[in-house]
Amino acid sequence: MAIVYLSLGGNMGDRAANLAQAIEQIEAGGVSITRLSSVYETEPVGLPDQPWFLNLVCAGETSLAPIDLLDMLQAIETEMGRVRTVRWGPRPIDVDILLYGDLILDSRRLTIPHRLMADRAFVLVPLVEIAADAVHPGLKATARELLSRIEPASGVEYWGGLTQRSLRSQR
Ligand code: A4P
Ligand code: MG
Repeated sequence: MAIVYLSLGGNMGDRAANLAQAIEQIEAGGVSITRLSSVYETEPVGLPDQPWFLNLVCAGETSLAPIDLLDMLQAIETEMGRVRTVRWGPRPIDVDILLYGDLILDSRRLTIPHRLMADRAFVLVPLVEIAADAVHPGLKATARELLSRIEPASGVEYWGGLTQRSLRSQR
């Protein structure tokens, strides 16, 4: 079993329902979710002229190998209507693997830890909420330390929680 941290985000359609549906499908796909952060409304990074995102981070346990985890997550993205057009562009749901235990991997399809996680408040704020002491094995720094190194987290606003009800309604 590996402990994994995943980042979820989306800025099209019913953003909260899409997060809830993705969480349900990630569990069904073989990740037992142990912690779920609050939801944050976040200013788009990379490509500014698009709607604000809802983002969250979850922790889970899985016996899936990293590439099998990626395949499972990408199948969920596709099933939920993700069409890859512009890089960093609008999408109903995007799921990224942040950390996979203390694994460091750089292959054609997969870079772990996620290569931009240390720069992004929309990742680090929810990650610190659920796992401030999680360690980035490459940078040898905790999530809390990484967050303290970036600009004050403007453009990341507390939005609320995914309620049990919004999760169950997806079943
Ligand atoms: N890939 C490599 N490593 C990973 C990993 N650790 N997890 C590869 C997931 N995928 C990984 O991603 C492109 C390729 O990255 C995948 O095919 C996979 O093999 P993608 O999801 O197809 O394309 P993308 O998401 O448009 O590009 P990219 O570079 O992954 O963008 P990001 O980093 O996902 O950023 N602003 C806010 N506020 N909130 C957001 O959630 N998200 C993005 C997308 C931009 N701006 C945002 C947000
Ligand atoms: Mg992505």
